[in-house]
Amino acid sequence: MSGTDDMKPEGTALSFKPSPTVPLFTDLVEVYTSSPDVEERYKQIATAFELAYGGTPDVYARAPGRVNLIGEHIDYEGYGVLPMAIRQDTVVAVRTAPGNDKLVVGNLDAAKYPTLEFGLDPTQPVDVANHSWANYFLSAYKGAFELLRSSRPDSVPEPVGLQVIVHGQVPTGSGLSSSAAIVCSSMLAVLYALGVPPSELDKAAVAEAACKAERYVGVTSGGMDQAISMMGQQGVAMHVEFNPVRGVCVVLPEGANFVIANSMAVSNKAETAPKRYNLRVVECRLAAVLLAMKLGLNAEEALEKIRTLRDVEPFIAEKYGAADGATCANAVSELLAEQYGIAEIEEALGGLKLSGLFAGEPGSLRALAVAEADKYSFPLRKRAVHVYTEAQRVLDFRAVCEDASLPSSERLLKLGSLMNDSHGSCADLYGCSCDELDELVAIARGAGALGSRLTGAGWGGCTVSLVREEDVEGFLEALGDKYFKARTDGITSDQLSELLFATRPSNGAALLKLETKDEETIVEEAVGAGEEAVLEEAAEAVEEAVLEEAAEATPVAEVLSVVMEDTAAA
Ligand code: NG1
Repeated sequence: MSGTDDMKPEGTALSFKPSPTVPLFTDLVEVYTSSPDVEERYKQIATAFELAYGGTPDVYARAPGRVNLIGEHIDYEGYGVLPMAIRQDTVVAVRTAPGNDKLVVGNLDAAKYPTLEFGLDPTQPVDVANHSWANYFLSAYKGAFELLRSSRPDSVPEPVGLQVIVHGQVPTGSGLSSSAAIVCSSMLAVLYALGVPPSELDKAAVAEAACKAERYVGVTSGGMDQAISMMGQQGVAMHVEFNPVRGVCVVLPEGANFVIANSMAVSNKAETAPKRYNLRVVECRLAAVLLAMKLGLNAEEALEKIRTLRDVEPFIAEKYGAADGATCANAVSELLAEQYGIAEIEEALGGLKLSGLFAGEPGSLRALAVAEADKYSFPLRKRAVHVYTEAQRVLDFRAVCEDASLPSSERLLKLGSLMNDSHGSCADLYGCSCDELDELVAIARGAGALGSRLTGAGWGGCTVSLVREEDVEGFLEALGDKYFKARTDGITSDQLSELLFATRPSNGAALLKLETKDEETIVEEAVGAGEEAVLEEAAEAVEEAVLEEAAEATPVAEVLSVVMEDTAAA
């Protein structure tokens, strides 16, 4: 198994790379092509900003959530994944407040997410024990400085006071990556506020920094979410690979529609990490080291060279002549036992304490401590088989999308079947499903999905189903009746559409500089500069105002004529 090396050369008709730096837009339609409520939403953010800080933000940064189509729990093992960005995003409005030595982090939904303040020191710790929503902002703030310290060590800007209003739309704890959306948008807002121009904001570099930053919140996260949130592109899914982070756009077959359904079982990743997410990360590392030792490395070599299951591939290839998913899975089944206790693993490692192996990784150490207290046995064989076979399914999924020799209908069937296999593996081998997700997947398949699976970390959250275009309406209805209405008394159609919706690949992160000039400023600028470009801008701004506020059309038109006359006179 490998990555893009084995795939079609990049730049073929079907696959392409996204642009490398973060775009700066001046108009909402450039980001949200079809979101009717978007203007109202930004107005609300601007109003909250004005009320809180008495002014307008310097910039808005936005980053979307994502749905992972295939490739679960393999990013932290170094394997590529295949997600797409969704429409729902987090917006961070920011302005610098020099002289005010604080980060003031407010939220449009202040009742649920109260305003918090932090000092400016970028090395301050994040209080993981007292988990708060604004910890995500603080993590991004720290990460922004780390990125600058490593990318331009000679010109790291001084910290400056920041005033911030956040608004997130990605449902939390649902596997759609609300956390990456807030970390990526916050990091972009901070970097812009510190004076880094968008042309220097490399999407992949920010994604990598955001991934590291999110670990301050306490999860040993993989990197997929931040990568797709930064690099996503409208209309296409993306094959995201790691070390270094890179993405190739993948065109989905005609007629592919994805429906997201929220099981309503909330899985809070940060809080459950020691028994779930971080424990899996530990298990994979242990499986990789033990497997490498079975393949001939001594304990010292294995501990030094092997961090992920992907690192073991060359040793599998050497012994078995190949390292595709099936070969790797067979090697695992032959070489690893079903279960291992902590003492047994420590003995195999020549007496090394596991706490020593994971020293410096607080998330892993917490997971180990809980495992020890629970006398947990690590089912390493199952975990490793999942990772290797899932990694292969990602490559197969992309290959099917790119196989122009097959009709779309056949490609859709193949994709659906890969998604079904993925869910089975997540549930049976990786143990990251739950009753609600399994039920939802079963209902989805019964309602005509070509494939259905959990998406994201699991243990709750959402499923994603592949549904033929012509079946979407009936599918939504069936899931609404059989899952949602059966569980929620009197759910309204608005509420339902938050939990169950068809989605399309959307744009990744962006900065927005939305100039809302008043009429007087427009006149002053145009007359003062006496320049054609300014005059044109003034005319455009006024034209917009005319369109937006038809009721005030007369005074605005008068202003325009004054601008014309004054400039002509100048
Ligand atoms: P969610 O829980 O959906 O944000 C998490 C990880 C990913 C990946 C998936 C499982 C974070 C921020 N994200 O996604 O990197 O490992 O689980 O595939 O931890």
